[in-house]
Amino acid sequence: MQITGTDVFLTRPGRNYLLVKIETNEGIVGWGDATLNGREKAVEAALEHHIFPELQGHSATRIQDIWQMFFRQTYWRGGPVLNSALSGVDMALWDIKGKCADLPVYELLGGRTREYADVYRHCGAPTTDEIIENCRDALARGIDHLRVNYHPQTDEYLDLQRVVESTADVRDALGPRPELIVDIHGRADPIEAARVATELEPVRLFYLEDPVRPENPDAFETIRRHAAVPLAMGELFTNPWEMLPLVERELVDYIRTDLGHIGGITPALKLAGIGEHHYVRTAFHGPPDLSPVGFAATVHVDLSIPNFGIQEMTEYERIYGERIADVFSGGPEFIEKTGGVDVSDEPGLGIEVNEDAARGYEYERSHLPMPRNPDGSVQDW
Ligand code: CS2
Ligand code: MG
Repeated sequence: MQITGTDVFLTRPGRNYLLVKIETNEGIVGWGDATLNGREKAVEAALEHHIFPELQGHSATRIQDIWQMFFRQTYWRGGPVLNSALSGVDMALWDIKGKCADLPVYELLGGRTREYADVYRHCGAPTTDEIIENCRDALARGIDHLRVNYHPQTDEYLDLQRVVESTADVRDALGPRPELIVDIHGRADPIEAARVATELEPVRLFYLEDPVRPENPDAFETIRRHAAVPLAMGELFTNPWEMLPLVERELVDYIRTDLGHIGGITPALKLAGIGEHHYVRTAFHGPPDLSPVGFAATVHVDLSIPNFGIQEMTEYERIYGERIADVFSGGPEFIEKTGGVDVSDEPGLGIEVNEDAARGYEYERSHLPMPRNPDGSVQDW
């Protein structure tokens, strides 16, 4: 089965998504997600000018080979632009393989290890009272893993002391049962992160996410030396090898890479396998800027691996309304009584894209917040 057609759709049904479409000479079509938040045009150009022309005529069933070709053989490796582009291609090829076999992708990955994938919901807000209220809503819907970020307005400086106090207040209000997650988005220095983690020990977090910036894995040793708090890291890694030192040195407890940035399903499975040997579980990234196609790919992996930990869930239609349903049909569903997501048994990724609707929602340039410290210097968001 040969790749005969490739296309890219930059659409904005509420926010920007970059979707990859691959067609074959047997009429089977696959979809993938190559969205890179705020840098969508760069990935679109990489696909159109470099990757698509080189993909034409290749066998659509040779996913591993195509992955190696675009990761290694083009010489330049990783990076957010090239690896997001590769993610879109990889997911589309798994979608095609599933449709060709008439099986959902999770069956091709070894079959189910669970009936659903437990999710956590964002309950963060600018005040602790609002966070508690959001948590109570989520609990009423069966979700017992809650991200309780205290955050002021999005581009303000994050007060880490307030984060600690707010999280302790949330735990007091909700009692010992719900699992709580805090993401500080790389805004602490190593020793600050160690202090935050130590002060959060009595709260018994499910995990502390992105305590420090992604460049230097040694920083995690400082945190580990001080606190018995589970750590999650990886959403900023774009080359799967970046995750290795953290897993192999057992410096983190959750692999949080994004299937839309590390190269798709193929490297996610390998990373999960490495994690399994170190008793490290997965918590794959599932933010609003991963498209519903990327989310579907992620849930297929969650359902098939033994060391799945938790899945971040975006409820696209609740945030962006009917525009989402205009463009995407199928895809994972949240099941209230379980507090988890599941996919249908449709072949492939089980999600389809309405091309006319996608074309109707035009791209608008946007980017992530760019906060500054009180003295005017650059701060991570
Ligand atoms: C966040 C993301 O979901 C998360 O954990 O860290 O929302 C992140 O800020 C965005 O995906 C950036 O594009
Ligand atoms: Mg995060």
